[in-house]
Amino acid sequence: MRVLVLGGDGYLGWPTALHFAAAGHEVAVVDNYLRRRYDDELGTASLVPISPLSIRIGCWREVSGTVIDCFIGDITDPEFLTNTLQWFKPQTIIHLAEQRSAPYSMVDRAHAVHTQVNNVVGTLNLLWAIAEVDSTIHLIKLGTMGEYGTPDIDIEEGWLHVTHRGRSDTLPFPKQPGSFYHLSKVHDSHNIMFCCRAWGLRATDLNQGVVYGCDTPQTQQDPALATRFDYDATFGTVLNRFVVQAVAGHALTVYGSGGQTRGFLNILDTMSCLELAAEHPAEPGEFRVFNQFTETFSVLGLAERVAQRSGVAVDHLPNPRVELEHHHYRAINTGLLDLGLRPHPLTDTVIDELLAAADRHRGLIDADTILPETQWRPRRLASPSGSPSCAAELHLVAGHG
Ligand code: NAD
Ligand code: USQ
Repeated sequence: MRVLVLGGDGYLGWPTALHFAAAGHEVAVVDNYLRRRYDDELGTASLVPISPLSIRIGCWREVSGTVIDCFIGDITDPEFLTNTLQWFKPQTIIHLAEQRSAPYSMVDRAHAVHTQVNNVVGTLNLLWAIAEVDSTIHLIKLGTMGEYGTPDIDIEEGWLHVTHRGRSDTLPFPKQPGSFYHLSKVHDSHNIMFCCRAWGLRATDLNQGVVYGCDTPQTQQDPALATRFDYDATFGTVLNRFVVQAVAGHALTVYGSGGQTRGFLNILDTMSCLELAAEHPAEPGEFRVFNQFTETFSVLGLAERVAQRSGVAVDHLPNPRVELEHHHYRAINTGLLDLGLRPHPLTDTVIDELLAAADRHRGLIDADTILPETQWRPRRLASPSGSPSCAAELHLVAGHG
């Protein structure tokens, strides 16, 4: 297969490119280094040192003898994206190129606008490029379990069979996302579903849960092949954060009571799910949805597991987010299991391995980036003291080329 990985310099995108290359596919990556520029903006860094993309690709060529093609550009630029598709001629596109932090999307108006423009426009450009260049391309799009929110009923896999006033239909499961980031994924899903229906495109929307871990068989072959591992309050996800906090001797930062329950999966299972989706493509015109997680945990339950393995304390911070802390959570995830997924559960051994991986870089932990600063509710503005002026826009410096 010719596989194009959008967001191929990111946490999941880089190991995905390696995974498909190792399986013998022809792989190209697209990225504009936006994630590296967020680090510059926030004063944060991956705990595991990461090499520039060109070094990563060169290292892979040396260890494997195979070439990963690379296209540097912004998928919100339609000309760049269309040219890339015409040049590489992918059969499968795995789209991971989005701003993916919920806290980042809630910083202020400019960050909310940036997130939705980057994500929704990028995906919309991609849909047009696929339709105009080759409508048989299978689009595999990373969505999120957070599209559904936490309804008081079981979460189905994409669709809900409804009987209303004596008539029945199968409709998209209702969405109640909890941040402007999660909302951007809902908007993407609607745009993709429409293009499957209207233009006959084929797409798989993967509503992924929270991912943990950073090692795959390929990233472990050389330090230059490592992928990023974020633990700061903006881009670190909860379990990755907890293991780094434990290594730093920092009390674990449970927001509120910790009853928030989510779907989780090991990064190894992300790789398997993407491979299964690619090997079993959606039919032309089909908008297929899988819920991509393997286990559910409450935040407090995870903290207690990490505390038990590490001896660190658990703290309850005032919750910076607006979210339910006690709620029903049961989500269906049989689609990928039916395709053959064999999950890696979160055993104590896995927690110990995560702790050991973080411990190898303990000297690089910046404790100042651990506590959350972004609040979900905007601050009220002070009364204007002068005449109206232009509000600041988000300017991310170019670089990392
Ligand atoms: P990441 O930020 O590490 O990687 C995303 C990559 O896309 C970055 O390298 C970034 O530079 C690139 N990118 C962003 N916008 C771009 C644009 N306009 N043009 C070109 N490149 C662009 O994120 P990740 O953790 O690897 O997540 C990948 C995808 O998976 C995202 O869509 C995310 O929403 C989804 N997801 C992630 C998780 C998780 O726990 N990490 C869970 C569920 C879903
Ligand atoms: N949380 C804490 N303490 C922390 C960090 C988080 O209690 O130190 C809580 C949050 O309040 C939330 C839960 O843990 O209830 C999950 O937070 P998270 O930051 O790990 O995950 P989230 O913001 O939902 O976003 C992450 C990824 C995103 C992906 C999503 C999958 O950043 O890209 O879409 O997980 S899901 O959660 O299923 O929507």
